[in-house]
Amino acid sequence: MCAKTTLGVAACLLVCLAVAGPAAAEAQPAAAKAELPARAPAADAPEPGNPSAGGREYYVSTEGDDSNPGTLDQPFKTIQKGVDVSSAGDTVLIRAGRYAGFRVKEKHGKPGAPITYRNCPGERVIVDGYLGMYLGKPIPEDPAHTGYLGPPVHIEGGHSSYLVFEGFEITNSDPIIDDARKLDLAKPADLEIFKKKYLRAARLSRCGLKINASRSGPRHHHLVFRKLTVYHHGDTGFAGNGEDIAFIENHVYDVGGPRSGYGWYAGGKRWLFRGNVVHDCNGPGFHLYGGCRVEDSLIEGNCSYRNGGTWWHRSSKHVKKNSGAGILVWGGNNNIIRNNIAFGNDGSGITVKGHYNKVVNNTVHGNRRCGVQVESGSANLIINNIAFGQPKDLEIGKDVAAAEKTNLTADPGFVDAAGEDYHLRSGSAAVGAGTDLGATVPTDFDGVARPQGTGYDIGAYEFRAAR
Ligand SMILES: [Ca+2]
Repeated sequence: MCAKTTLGVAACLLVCLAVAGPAAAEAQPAAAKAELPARAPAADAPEPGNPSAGGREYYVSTEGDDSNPGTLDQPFKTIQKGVDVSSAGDTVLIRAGRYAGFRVKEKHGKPGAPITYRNCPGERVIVDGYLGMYLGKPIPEDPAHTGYLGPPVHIEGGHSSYLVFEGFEITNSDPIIDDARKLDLAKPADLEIFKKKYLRAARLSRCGLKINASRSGPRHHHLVFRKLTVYHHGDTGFAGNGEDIAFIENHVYDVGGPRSGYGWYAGGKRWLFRGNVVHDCNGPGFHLYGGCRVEDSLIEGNCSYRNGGTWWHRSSKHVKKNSGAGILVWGGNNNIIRNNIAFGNDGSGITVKGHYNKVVNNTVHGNRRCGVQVESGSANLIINNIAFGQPKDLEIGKDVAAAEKTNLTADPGFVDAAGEDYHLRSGSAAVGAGTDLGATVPTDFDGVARPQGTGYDIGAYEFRAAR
């Protein structure tokens, strides 16, 4: 299934950091060129975790002291201190341990010299909302506490730029929610406790990482979030907006409270979502929203499953059950959505609302409401998708009917659908049956070049005889 992203602790080696980089640069329209205006997405996001030569290294350790110089032998104690002293080209390396959250305000790296905040390679770093917010305030023991604590990682307005966040975990934005998870809401006694002690407080729950919107002035830009593991938040995993922002190989799960709980709730121009895995969120895995639109962005190679409905209070009828899509582009133009896998979500696999979006070579299966859906808009391309096993596999408005071709809604013959392996079997009707989309979809979910064999395949995977 979605085994591409390393789950659990992200053990990042410095050698693996040359990936990613320019976001949607390769997302040039090709076969679709004649049908669509060629507005080339281009995001020159900084190379993640690639400290520029000459940049300083700072260290943070739970056994350090913020009055130290921040060296390996004399490290800082808080991530906040590392953030505060860092400037363009620097790397802040965090030793293993559990840390309070931190905030970033008006921090700027430079092109080719980002500021990087990351775990020491191979070391497990947990940014834990349970330890209090960035000001180090302790969480009151009273579970009904509703004071503002803020998201564990908070990138505040005005704006910041050329920053990399990598290789750590962000959890427990909301200790109230975390405590409530221990209850079995199927038991009347536990449900009573939940209603009395937690329900009101849970409505005030918080995101894991928030990029605050700037209402005026420059927006955040050139931020990279890579190999972060984000879990157990009462509200959304990642929320925010900006421009030229990249999310690469993150893992988001068990997110959501009564009010919200998306994996991502985000929008802006030239975003990259690549190789992320998101599951068991209350709302959609990806909700790329209409408020500030998502445009000229690339959403590729992600796996979004079992979202919608609720994670810790599934059994409670007292909490409204949201429906969640795997990937929801709820207002946005000129995005490419390719090589994604979405299954078992409560809503659709992929829903698009907007214009000039390309939904190509995705595999969606067993989503509860529909497979691939175009809510509204014009000139969207829906090509080479496998949409199989939903009540309605393709739900496409009349205005885009002409741009729909070579999608497969019959059983494609997955290798092991029950085991969530959506590779194609030999003899699958998807093999060789796709449209040649050229540089719009140069590789598959596994990174294998397209086409293999005699022609272009439908779905997120190219069939290879010898795997
Ligand atoms: Ca092929």
